[in-house]
Amino acid sequence: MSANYPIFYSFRRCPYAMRARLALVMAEREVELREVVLKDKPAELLKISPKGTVPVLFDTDQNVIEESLDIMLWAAEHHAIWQSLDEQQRKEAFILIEENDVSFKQALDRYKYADRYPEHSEQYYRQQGEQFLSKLEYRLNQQIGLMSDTLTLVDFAILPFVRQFALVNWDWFSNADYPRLQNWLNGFLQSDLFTQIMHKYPQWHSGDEIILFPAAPNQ
Ligand SMILES: N[C@@H](CCC(=O)N[C@@H](CS)C(=O)NCC(=O)O)C(=O)O
Repeated sequence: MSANYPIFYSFRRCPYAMRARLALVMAEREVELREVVLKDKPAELLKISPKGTVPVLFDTDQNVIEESLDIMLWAAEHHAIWQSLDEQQRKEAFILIEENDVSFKQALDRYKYADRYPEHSEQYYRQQGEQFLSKLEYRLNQQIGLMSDTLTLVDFAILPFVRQFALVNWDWFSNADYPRLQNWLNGFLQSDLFTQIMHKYPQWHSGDEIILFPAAPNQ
């Protein structure tokens, strides 16, 4: 039997899954959400995507999309958060997201779990991450979002990771010299959009009733 809705395997706190949920909400793409527990991944997920990461999207043509950025583009390629960017901005977008996903993510993991990486101090790893934060601050000094005066897919791809970085030591972050970045992050954390994507869903089990995401406003 073919699915009526694309199936979306998600994990609430995962920044990659968060960015995918942000694109789904912004572009109003409805999917069947299946909340995964990473230590207990469902066989249905591993069957379509043996690499075993979330998020994964299984569309109604049975295509498997197993990279969060590809899910964002699947959801939002015809929506203004992506459509409003011209070719040059899209090139820049991919470069910035790549920097987020590679060097900033590496610094974030080491900063967050500094005791597991004793070669350097927590402060050292934080400074590594700050190279990216400074770049973002510079961009936000020119405009409201990272690419333009509205938030685009690029902001949504990066916000969950900056949130994680800030949460490692909120006192440090909120007192650091990144006023635009603090505004940008706080605006996001206080938004209905954030509340919506952080809604708690129970672990999915085969046979459960379908949960649609984004949920209808009265649900
Ligand atoms: N490049 C992947 C990375 C996804 C990823 O690493 N997700 C983490 C959770 S945040 C995961 O599923 N890890 C597998 C595990 O911990 O078992 C993407 O962009 O979707």
